[in-house]
Amino acid sequence: MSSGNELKDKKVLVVGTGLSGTGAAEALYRAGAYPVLFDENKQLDVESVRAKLKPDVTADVFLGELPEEILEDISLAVFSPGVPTDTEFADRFRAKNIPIWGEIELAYRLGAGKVIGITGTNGKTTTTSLVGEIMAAHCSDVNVVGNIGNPYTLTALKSTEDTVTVAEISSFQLETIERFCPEVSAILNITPDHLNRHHTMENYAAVKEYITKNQTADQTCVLNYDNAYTKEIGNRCPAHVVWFSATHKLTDGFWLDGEEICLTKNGKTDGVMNIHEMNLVGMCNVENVMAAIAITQAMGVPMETILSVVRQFKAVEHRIEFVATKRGVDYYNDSKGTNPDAAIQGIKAMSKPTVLIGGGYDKQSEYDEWIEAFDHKVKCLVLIGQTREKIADCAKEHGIENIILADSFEEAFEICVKQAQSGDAVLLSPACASWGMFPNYEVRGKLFKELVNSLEESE
Ligand code: UMA
Repeated sequence: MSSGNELKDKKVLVVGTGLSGTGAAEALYRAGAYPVLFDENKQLDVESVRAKLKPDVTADVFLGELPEEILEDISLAVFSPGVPTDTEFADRFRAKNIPIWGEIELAYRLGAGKVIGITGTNGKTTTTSLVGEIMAAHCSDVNVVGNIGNPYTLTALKSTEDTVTVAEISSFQLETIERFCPEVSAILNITPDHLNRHHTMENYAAVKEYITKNQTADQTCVLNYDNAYTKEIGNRCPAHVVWFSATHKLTDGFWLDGEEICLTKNGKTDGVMNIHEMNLVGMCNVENVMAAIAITQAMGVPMETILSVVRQFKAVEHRIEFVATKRGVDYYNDSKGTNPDAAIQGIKAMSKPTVLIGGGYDKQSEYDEWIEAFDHKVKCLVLIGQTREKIADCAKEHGIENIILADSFEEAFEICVKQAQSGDAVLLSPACASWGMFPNYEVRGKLFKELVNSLEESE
């Protein structure tokens, strides 16, 4: 990695004033650059944007329209992940040969040490958290950053050659990488998501593959053997590939033999661990654990250390998270089920008749496969948000009859409480992003948990 000196005294425009943008502005300021913050949202005001920065960090702030003259004296633009790059707005920078980086590229250039980069449509957060905990049991300076909600830019400048950075990286963040090169990368799976941003699956898969583009043969890429897109990426990957599979016996890699995770290497197969030793539910988590073992083994962590952390690791908040049992009904928060594939894992993990809350922001997903995965377990489907009619129509086509549309999240929750009987489960696993009703899935999940915890034990 190179130092922050290349940015010293340069004026850099940061687009977006959310978590990523304010993190980038602070890092740029501390690296000796002059950050200029811009946000298209006219509802914001300059003072509240400035208030998000540390008191000693100064930055000019522009809101609404970007004045053309700003483009005359900036050397670089840093886009937040939510800002698309295939727009006329982005063309204005390209026309003036101003490079566009994202949070990941900026932080990588400012930072030091080894980086683990984890992407995939689903399982990123669980795998990143688990890898973070395993690495922390092995080395003293570990940062867990990125899409997980902790901007990479905030830790980059403090990192040293001994630091290990574990970064959860979304497709939005990969769009703007240039030199970013993780020591170990992982692409957990690629299934339809964010197609309103990437337009086609081919584009989406190509962006995910960027995570490997600067890697070399002495570095590692962990890939899912069972996913058609990641399997294909393995054929042309510049790094050494370590495979994992929950459905195939592999001649090289981690695979599942009944309930036993095995590793086959150089013609020899060893049992690694039984999946019942894990505190996580669902086959998706078996895959996440296999990926985490593969990643951390490639980083040189002894298997004994890896397994002791895996055995005590509990579900990440909002990912098939058990909340409480109230009046004999089990409540699960899977607010992170923000696309159909993630929500398939949520419903598959349920073993009781389930009242399911679905629906939210429209990412132009198709819902057939999710509804097929209900497998007669969903006794009532409660739908909210922009996609509720689209999902209801699709569910009816698949023979689901008990469908109730709600006008608010609170109303949906009340319906669930009425519909569920002792012995049932209530699952929030919406298959849609929360945007439009909530700022993010965390707020949606926290509200669900508050509502559950406010229920009396008995009526
Ligand atoms: N904005 C513009 N112009 C645009 C779009 C947005 O000015 O064209 C402005 C908005 O008005 C807003 C700001 O940009 O003020 C928001 O930026 P952002 O949407 O990039 O959000 P941040 O708060 O910076 O959070 C981002 C990630 N958000 C997205 O990718 C949408 C967070 O991932 C991430 O945790 C954070 O950076 C730190 O790295 C969230 C997410 O939903 C969890 N990710 C998606 C997912 O997981 O599916 C990809």
